Amino acid sequence: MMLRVGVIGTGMIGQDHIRRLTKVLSGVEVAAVADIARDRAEAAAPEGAEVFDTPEALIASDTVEAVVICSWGPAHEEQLLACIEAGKPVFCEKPMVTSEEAALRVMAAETAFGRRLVQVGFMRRFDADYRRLKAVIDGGTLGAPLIYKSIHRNASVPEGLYTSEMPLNDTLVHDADISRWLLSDEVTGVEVRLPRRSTRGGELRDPHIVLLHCASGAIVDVEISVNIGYGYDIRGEVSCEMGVAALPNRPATVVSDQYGIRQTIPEDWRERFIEAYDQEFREWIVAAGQGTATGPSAWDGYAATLVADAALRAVESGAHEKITMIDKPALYAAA
Ligand code: NAD
Ligand code: ISE
Repeated sequence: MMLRVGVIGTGMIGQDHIRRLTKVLSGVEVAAVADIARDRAEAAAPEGAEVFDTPEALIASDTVEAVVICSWGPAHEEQLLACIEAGKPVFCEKPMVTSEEAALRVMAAETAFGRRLVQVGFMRRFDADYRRLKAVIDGGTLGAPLIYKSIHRNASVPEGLYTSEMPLNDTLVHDADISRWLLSDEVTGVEVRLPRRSTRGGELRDPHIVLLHCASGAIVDVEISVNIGYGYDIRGEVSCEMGVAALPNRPATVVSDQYGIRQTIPEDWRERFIEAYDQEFREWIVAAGQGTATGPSAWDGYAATLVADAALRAVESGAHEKITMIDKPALYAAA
C-alpha cells in the first residue's frame, strides 16, 4: 500500500523531504505539492505529482491521504487546522506554530477530533546518538540528571529571512524539545543572557546563552550560535548524580595532510541529521497509514512554543520568565 502524500512548502527542507519520500523511503509517494511560489513547487514536483495553487486545495484533494507541512512557521497554524478539519494525518516541520494561542487552537482542534493526527518535526528524537543517550539516562545507573549542556551551532543562516527572534523561536525549539524528552521533564522558566554580539551576522542578535529551568530542578544550559562559520556543530552532555553521559563526536574520515590531522564537520542540518529525518518519516509513514500520528505531538509543539515565547520575553526583561502550562489533555497522556 502506497501512502499518497501532499507536500506544502518546497523550499530547502521541503525539497529534502521530497527527495527522501521519493528516493529513500518505501510505502509512500509524493502525489501533490504546493508553494506560494508556484514555480518552486513545479520545479520540486516529482514526476506525476499534481501542483496545487493553494495549500487548502492540496489538503482538500482526494488524491492526498496525508500532508507534510514545510512552509514558514507563521503559516503552519492555518495549514494544520485545515488538515485536522479534513481528518488527514499531518507531519509539520518545527516550529509547530509561533504563539501560545496558536498552539492552544491546534491542540483544541485535535482533541475535538478525538485522535492524534499531528507529528511535529523534532527529528533529534529519531537520531541514534540521542536515542542511546536517552537510554543511558532512563537506565538510571548514573542517578538523576542535574545539568544538561546543549550546544547548537549553525555555520550560517539565510540572510534577510532569518530575523533576531529566530534563534529563540526557530532554532532553540529543538533544544527545548530534546531537553524535555531526554530528561523526561518540563520547562518551568527561562533566562537569556546576551554575550558580545558576533559581527558576522550584521544586526542579527547572535549568539545567545539560554537557561531552561526544569520542574525537577535540573537546569539546561543552551548555547545558540547561528553564524559561527566553521560548520553545523551539535553537542549535548548530561551531568547526573554519579556520572556524565554525552553525545559522541560524529564519525568522520580523518584527513592528514600538510595542514595537520582533521575531521570534517557537517555543513548543515541536512547532513548532520540525515538518518534522523529518514527515521522520523519511516515512523510517520507507518502511523499515517493507520490514520493517526505518533512521535512528537502537538503537546510537544505547545511546550516548545512556550519556551520560545518565554525566551523572547526574557530578552526584553532580563528576568527569569516563568512558564505555566495548561493541564495535559488526555489525548497526549501516553506521549
Ligand atoms: P525555505 O524558506 O527554504 O522554504 C519555505 C517554503 O515555504 C518557501 O518555498 C515558501 O515559498 C513556502 N511558503 C511559505 N509560506 C507558505 C504558505 N503559506 N503556503 C505555501 N507555501 C509557503 O525554508 P526552510 O528552511 O525549508 O524551512 C521551512 C520550515 O522547515 C520552517 O518551519 C523551518 O523552521 C523548518 N526547518 C526545519 C529543520 C529541521 O531541522 N527540522 C531544518 C530547516 C527548516
Ligand atoms: C532550522 O530551521 C532548523 O531547524 C535547524 O535544525 C536549526 O539548526 C536551524 O537553526 C534552524 O534555522
